[in-house]
This record gives sequence, C-alpha cells and structure tokens, in this order.
Amino acid sequence: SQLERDLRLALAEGGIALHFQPLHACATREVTAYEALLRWHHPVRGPVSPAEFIPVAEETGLILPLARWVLEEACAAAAAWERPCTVAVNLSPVQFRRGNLPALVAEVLASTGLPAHRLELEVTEGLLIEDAEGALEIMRALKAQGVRLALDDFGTGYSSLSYLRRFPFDKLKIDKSFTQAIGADPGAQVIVEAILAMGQSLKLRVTAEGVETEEQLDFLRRQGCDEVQGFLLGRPVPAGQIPGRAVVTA
Ligand code: G
Ligand code: G
Ligand code: MN
Ligand code: NA
Repeated sequence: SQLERDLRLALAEGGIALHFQPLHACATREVTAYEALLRWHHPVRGPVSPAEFIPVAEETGLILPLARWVLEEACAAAAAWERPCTVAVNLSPVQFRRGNLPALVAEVLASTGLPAHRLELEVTEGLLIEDAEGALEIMRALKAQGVRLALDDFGTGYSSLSYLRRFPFDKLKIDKSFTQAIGADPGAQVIVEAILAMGQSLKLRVTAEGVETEEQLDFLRRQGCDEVQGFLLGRPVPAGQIPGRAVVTA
C-alpha cells in the first residue's frame, strides 16, 4: 500500500520520531518514568497516529525494524536523562512471535549502557491469549535480564486473574476508558476500585492512564493507586524537552 511505502521511507529518512509522556507517583506527583510513543508526520497527510500505522507495519513485517529503532532510540534517550528514571516501551505481539526479543533487548541495553531495571516493556492482553506458553517463555527470559514488564490497556481485553498470576508482570496499567469514567460512571468507578484492590493483593504496581482531571487524581490517590499518567500532569513531548545529564568535560 501507499501507506506502507511512505512508512518505509519515513523510517529510512528520519521522518519518524519518539515522544515521551511522563508517569507520576500518585502521592507526590514526582516523575517516575516516561513512556515512549511513536509519532509520524507524513509529508502530505500530516500527523498519522500509531493506532493507524502500527497495524500496517505489523501486516507487512516492517514492525520489526521499526520496533528495533524504537527500542534503540528510547534506551539511548533514557541513558542520557538527568534523572535516572524508567523508560517504558510498547511492544507488538509480532515481536514475540518472530522478533528474537530477549536477544534484541540484551543487545540494545549493552549498546546504550542503560541498566536493565530502567527499561519497562508494555504488552497488551491479546498477546497472552494468542500463544500463552510462547509468550510466557519469552517474558521469563526478559525478566531474567532484569527488565520490567507491564500489562497495558488493562480491563479492555479478556485476561483473567489467572493470567495475572501466571505471567511475571510488575505493573498493571488501567486503560484510560476506566479512568475517564471516574466521577461520571459509577459502574466504571467500581471496576477501577476492583483493579486497584486486585493489584495490591497480587503485589503489582498499578498505573492509571488517561488522567485528565484533579477529581480523577484525587480519587485514585485515595484508593491507593501507585502511579498516574495523563494530560492533567503531562502530555507526550519531543525527546529534546527532557533535561539531559550534564556532560563532564576535562
Ligand atoms: O500515542 P497514541 O495515543 O497516539 O498511541 C496510539 C496507540 O499506538 C497506543 O495503543 C500505543 O500503545 C501505540 N503505540 C505508540 N507507540 C508505539 C510503539 O512504539 N510501539 C507499539 N507497538 N505501539 C505503539
Ligand atoms: O495504548 P497505550 O496506553 O500505549 O496508549 C497511550 C496513548 O494514550 C498515547 O497515545 C497517549 O497520547 C494517550 N494518552 C495519554 N494520556 C492521555 C490522556 O490524558 N487523555 C487521552 N485522551 N489520551 C491520553
Ligand atoms: Mn502503553
Ligand atoms: Na494503555
């Protein structure tokens, strides 16, 4: 397709960028991590959302070189940040099926010098359902390297409590559709409370995504949520806007 050809060209010629959105400790609002998010400014169409081009990249196999570029960029950026916080990177299920992910992660950590514990990999529930055994093996290999694993968009898929117990996750990210219903939809609010209680009993950190109001933040803090992410506290920004480490010169 035309979109595929344009995407291939953009990847080769630097038309694709990573932006970073902060995650904050719920209690103090301190930045704990930044999530890397792909941005593509198409020369004719303008900004194209990853929600549109990631599926194309997955169908054509372009996702593998694209995902390698994302991991390298994100880890190199994080290694140069003034504050040594976590960088979160979204993964595609295709990387689990044929990406040799543990080897890629080891290679990129070594080449960028980023300590493994500062890298958090986000996966979605679909992955766990497609090929649970294969995914589990790869996740164990990643955990053995010391990277952290987060389950993204939690609540929108089909995963059950047994998935949460079986897979070595460190964190759950509550999908923004639930967060945004806080204060508006009592049904969704009950789901948020249940996810927080579940996370606490399974000793998982819980991040709420899509926090847009002080009311939502207040509710989440009172319910013991660990972390928040959303337009209220910070939008995704270009890499250059995050303070870098002072370079020591002789
Ligand atoms: O940033 P935005 O809301 O436009 O992202 C839309 C979707 O694209 C989200 O589901 C997000 O997880 C996904 N996405 C953004 N960056 C990446 C990336 O680097 N890799 C993968 N696999 N998905 C990404
Ligand atoms: O699927 P994933 O959770 O990785 O997608 C994250 C996406 O959510 C990003 O593209 C980001 O732009 C978007 N996002 C982050 N914070 C907010 C928010 O407060 N409100 C809305 N509507 N979208 C958000
Ligand atoms: Mn994510
Ligand atoms: Na999400």
